[in-house]
Amino acid sequence: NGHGAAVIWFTGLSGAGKSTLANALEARLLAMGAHSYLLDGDNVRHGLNGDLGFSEVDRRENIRRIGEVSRLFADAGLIVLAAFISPYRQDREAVARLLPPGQFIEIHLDTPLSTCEQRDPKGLYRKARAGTLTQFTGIDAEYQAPEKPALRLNTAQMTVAECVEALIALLEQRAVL
Ligand code: GGZ
Repeated sequence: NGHGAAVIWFTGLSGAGKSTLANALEARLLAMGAHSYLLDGDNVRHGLNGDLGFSEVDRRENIRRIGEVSRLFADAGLIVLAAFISPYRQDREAVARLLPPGQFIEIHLDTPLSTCEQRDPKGLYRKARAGTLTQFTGIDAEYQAPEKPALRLNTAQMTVAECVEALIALLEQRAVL
């Protein structure tokens, strides 16, 4: 349908805006007639990856499986929007290697931890600070920021609409749209 396959990979802390932005981009792509599919915790962590938790081993397996699913959808010609913390650089790089050159487009949601913590939509940061939730990314589990993402977006400084425009421009530049 007049567009190329790609995997738009959103990485960043909980509360950084990955799902919000991926959903907004999905709506915009739909309006343009581009075929996309959004993968996020809501449709993956309950089903396919319902057996996985948040240890390092489980997160790595989470991302590995999501990478394989993304590869299948991209192979079907879709624009995949994947929104996961995906804290380990090595795992994101492994996903990129599964795909044809240029199809993996890494977007770093580079919103400061302080902003994510203020948003705290599910109260998880509060629980992590209180010690009732452990291995929480940014608090007592690490996040490895991408060194050379295709785009870095700070949702503390940009609106969702501005971020979507930046993403559309990037996809046009990369000949996805
Ligand atoms: C981080 C956690 C944790 C821990 C539950 N650490 O903001 P949310 O709630 O809706 O999104 C977060 C989601 C992270 O799942 P991912 O599959 O994206 O993580 S990873 O890529 O690291 O495998 C958060 C919730 O799950 N959550 N416990 N300990 N986020």
